[in-house]
Amino acid sequence: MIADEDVEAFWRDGVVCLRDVVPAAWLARLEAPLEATLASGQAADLGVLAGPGEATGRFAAGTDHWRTSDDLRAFASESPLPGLAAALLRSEHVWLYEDSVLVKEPGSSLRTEFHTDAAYFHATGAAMGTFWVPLDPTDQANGTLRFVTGSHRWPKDFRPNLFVTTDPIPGTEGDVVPDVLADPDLAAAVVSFDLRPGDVTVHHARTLHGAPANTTADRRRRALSVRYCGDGVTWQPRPGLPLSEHQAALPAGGPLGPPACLPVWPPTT
Ligand SMILES: O=C(O)CCC(=O)C(=O)O
Repeated sequence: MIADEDVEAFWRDGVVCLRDVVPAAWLARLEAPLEATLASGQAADLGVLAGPGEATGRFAAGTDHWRTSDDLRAFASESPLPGLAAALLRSEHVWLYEDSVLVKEPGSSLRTEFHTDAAYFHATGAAMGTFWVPLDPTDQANGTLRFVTGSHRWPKDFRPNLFVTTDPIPGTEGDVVPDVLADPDLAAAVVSFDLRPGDVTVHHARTLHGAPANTTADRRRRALSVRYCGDGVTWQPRPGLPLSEHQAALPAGGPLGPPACLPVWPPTT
């Protein structure tokens, strides 16, 4: 199902690109629920975080759509992704941590600032990774992700920022994310992938990553991120970050499980 070299690349580089792994029928099933998250406001414009008059265009994002959409829950739990996650995370058991709709519309000036997903997770452990699943062809012009290779191995716990600004989230802890593109050594370690629908990138939760603005006039950048945890990950509420109701039920230091995290591997049917 997945080549050993891909698993090795994920652990070595902190990111791997898998080509043509999401069947067209699954991609088609994502379209309507993704638009529904935009229409309902579940995925909301992040422009407000940039400050009045700072941003042009829309970049809408939301989380935990699997809790309300049968199609998005099915995608996260029954598509090829859980099996791929088990292989990449070298785990016998995999839990869905969260999913996230991320739509950068044409002309959106908002960059996704460099961050690690681990900084936002109420979970700790090595086996954590994010699948980024584009529904449109993506490249640097419309905001494909970019990654600092090897950064998942740095002995640093980064502070979460406001995603479209470098301002840290008040009350949180950790190292300040460096200005990646201004540092020639870090900039040289940045990679990105031109993707077509069906391709995904998978990055480790500790890998620094971000995305440029969508500078195109007419190419949407619709994507769904699906974030998984594997063996050895435990629940660890993070200071300064909100806990939603379904997350508050899990005790600190304990194993992952419902209602916060959905078990998705091994498959139950
Ligand atoms: O889609 C984006 O611009 C950012 C996505 C991201 O950072 C993630 O899913 O981890």
